[in-house]
Amino acid sequence: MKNMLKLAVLLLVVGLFLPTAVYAENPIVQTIYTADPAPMVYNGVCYVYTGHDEDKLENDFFTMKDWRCYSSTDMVNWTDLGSPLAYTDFSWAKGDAWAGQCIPANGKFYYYVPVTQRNGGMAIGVAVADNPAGPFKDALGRPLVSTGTGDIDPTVFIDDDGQAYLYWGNPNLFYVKLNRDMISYSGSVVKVPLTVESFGARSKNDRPTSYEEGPWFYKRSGLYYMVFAGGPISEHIAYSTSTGPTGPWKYRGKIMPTQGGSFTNHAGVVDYKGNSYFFYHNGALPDGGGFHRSVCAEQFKYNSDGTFPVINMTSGGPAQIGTLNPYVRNEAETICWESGVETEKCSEGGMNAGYIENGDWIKVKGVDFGQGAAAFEARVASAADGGNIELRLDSTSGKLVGTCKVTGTGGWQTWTTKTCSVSGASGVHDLYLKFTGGSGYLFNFNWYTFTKDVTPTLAGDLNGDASVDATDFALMKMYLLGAIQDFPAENGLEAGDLNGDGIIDALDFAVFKKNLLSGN
Ligand code: FUB
Repeated sequence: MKNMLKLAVLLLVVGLFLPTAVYAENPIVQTIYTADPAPMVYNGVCYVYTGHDEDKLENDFFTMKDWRCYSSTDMVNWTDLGSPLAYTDFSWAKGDAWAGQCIPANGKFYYYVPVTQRNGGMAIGVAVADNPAGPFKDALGRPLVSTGTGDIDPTVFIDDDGQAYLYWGNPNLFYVKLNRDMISYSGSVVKVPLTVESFGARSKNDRPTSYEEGPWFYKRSGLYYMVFAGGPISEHIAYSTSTGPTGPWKYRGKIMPTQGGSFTNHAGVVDYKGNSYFFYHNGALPDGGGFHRSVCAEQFKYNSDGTFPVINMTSGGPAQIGTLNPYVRNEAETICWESGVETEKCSEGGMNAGYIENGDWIKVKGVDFGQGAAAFEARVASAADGGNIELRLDSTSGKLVGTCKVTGTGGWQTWTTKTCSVSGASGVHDLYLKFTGGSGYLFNFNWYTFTKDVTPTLAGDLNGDASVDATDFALMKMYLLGAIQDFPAENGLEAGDLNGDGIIDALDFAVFKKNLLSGN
């Protein structure tokens, strides 16, 4: 995947013959192939659960062994939360980790997924976790539903009255009413009548309507939506609406035309921070296609009557919500775009960026350095000789504001913290973490943080009250006598270094006394 992604970067940068380099932000994940997005908003965070198309195909068909999870709070920088669930977590399954959906309920998270059973045929299981990123465990030890006819692509929604519904299926559309425990259901499986009025006419006679698979069920402003993948193949995305959770459904038209080089498409729709987002997949990464898909996102606005506009696939994706704060811990696997980098499970928890080679890089979009950064701290590990993290602004060859040297630590998961000074980084920029060094893998990268550049505004103003007076003089005296180790103001220590020689001593006291007496 690494070299193909380097190629992706090249193609996306120069492909449009733009005068300046404009990097794409769709697909939202470039480290692996992802498919079948299922967004979920929880606690102010937008999560997206995805399938995972393996690089190496088996039998030239969907080769999917686990599911993945990503999160974002700005819709452009996505944090890799790893693999919360695999088909091997279901003892009764033998493969095919196809399209699923996760939902919070009862203080837990329920993940509904289709897999192929050991005794043949696909069925839907349910896994449960205490956290959105898992780990999830099979809740039943057996399938939740198994009709024997195309039990794939579950979608789940809990209505305002607390009743949860699970819809699924290809070529049929089925539903059950889930019980409050979310792992059992009441009544029997209902087959939704597939009529042209409900799901649209099909241009081929192989099925009764345009409904193919991949339903996405939700309610918005009192209207129930069934977004689905429409056929014939190659798929488009269409939708139907209803005034009730179980229909009757009225076909409302196409949302996303057939585009993007994958014969399937699969949508997930969510509102987040006052905007609406449409997730889907295509074959946009190098070597991409029907079995090597990638999840993308588009921001859109519903029409005033609640209908969808037409949404086309773009390489630009949604606008960033706000900016990224560099003065807190940021994960190296929080990525807008990257070249050559992969992610893996980290011994310190979560994931880390790894398999880093000379010239690889990570772009983090819209980083607000404010008044300026003074230092950079990085958590790194290397079983080799290390390398450098170059901190560049706005492009891979942009202004170099710092270089953090990484040395060998004796192991790829033997972590240490390295620091370097930073200068010239202020305001909002795209941050490029560019990795340089010798040959082979250089180091792994877990997290980083910047420190603010705090410049004293008024030399001698030790308590930060914007005047240099007798109180500051008393503080200086106490400091020199060892009675206090710091000054109340955030910039006190630097403000106390009046002669600028890097230490606070009797010389500063003398300058201070002279300034105070002369009124300077
Ligand atoms: O990813 C495998 C299958 O392809 C999904 O279950 C369908 O929705 C289609 O995207």
